[in-house]
Amino acid sequence: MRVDVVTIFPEYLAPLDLSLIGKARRTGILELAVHDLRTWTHDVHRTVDDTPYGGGPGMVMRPEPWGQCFDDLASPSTHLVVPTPAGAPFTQDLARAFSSDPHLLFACGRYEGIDQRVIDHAATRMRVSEVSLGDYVLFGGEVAVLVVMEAVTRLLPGVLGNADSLVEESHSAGVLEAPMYTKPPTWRGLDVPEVLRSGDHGKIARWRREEGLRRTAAQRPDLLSHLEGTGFQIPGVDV
Ligand code: 6GU
Repeated sequence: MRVDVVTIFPEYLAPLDLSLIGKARRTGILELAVHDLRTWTHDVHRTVDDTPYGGGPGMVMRPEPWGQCFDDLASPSTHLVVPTPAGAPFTQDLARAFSSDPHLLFACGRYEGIDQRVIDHAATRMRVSEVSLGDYVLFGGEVAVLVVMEAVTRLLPGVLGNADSLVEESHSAGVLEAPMYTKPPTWRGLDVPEVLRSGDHGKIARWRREEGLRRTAAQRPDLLSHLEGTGFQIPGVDV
């Protein structure tokens, strides 16, 4: 997969050299480049922003550098991803969809965002998704790119050693994972649940399913709303 990231703070993307994303780049599974938007400016001050039409606080990113940048980096098979708090929620389903795109192009906005004509014009020549990490406001899209790339890269074939670790995780089934334990069996007076040491794999699977549901009901009741009125029971939990 090919990925281009465009930002006015290329150093912010330095973590993409590390750990498993860095390894995916070195092995050629992921071909990733980070670009400075100011490469596509022509004035002496390398200006990327200006005051908003209609008034209001802050600055808006001017369209010209972005337009020339996309002319250079994009093709009709590009998927342009624009991180913005005004986007659709980024989910595991989106991560899965992105992971089969041949080319992702991330446009990191700063300030109050990018002139909307950049997105509207791009949408006439390529696929465009505006995505949000959640209901809070960041300074810019750079951290969102780190998040999205981590979620996407671990879905690329050959990145995770054990394919099983992909199937049973939090969110792929709409239910959170059960808590996990390792040695020692007793630590600071706290025991690992007996069932996990029983060797009864059927019983362990049932316990994990139930703990996952209990956790989901406690932390993310919204994920269980489809069970409302179905009579589905979680032992010890009122849905
Ligand atoms: Cl993707 N970008 C910015 N700037 N703020 C956000 C966000 C993205 N998601 C939540 N807040």
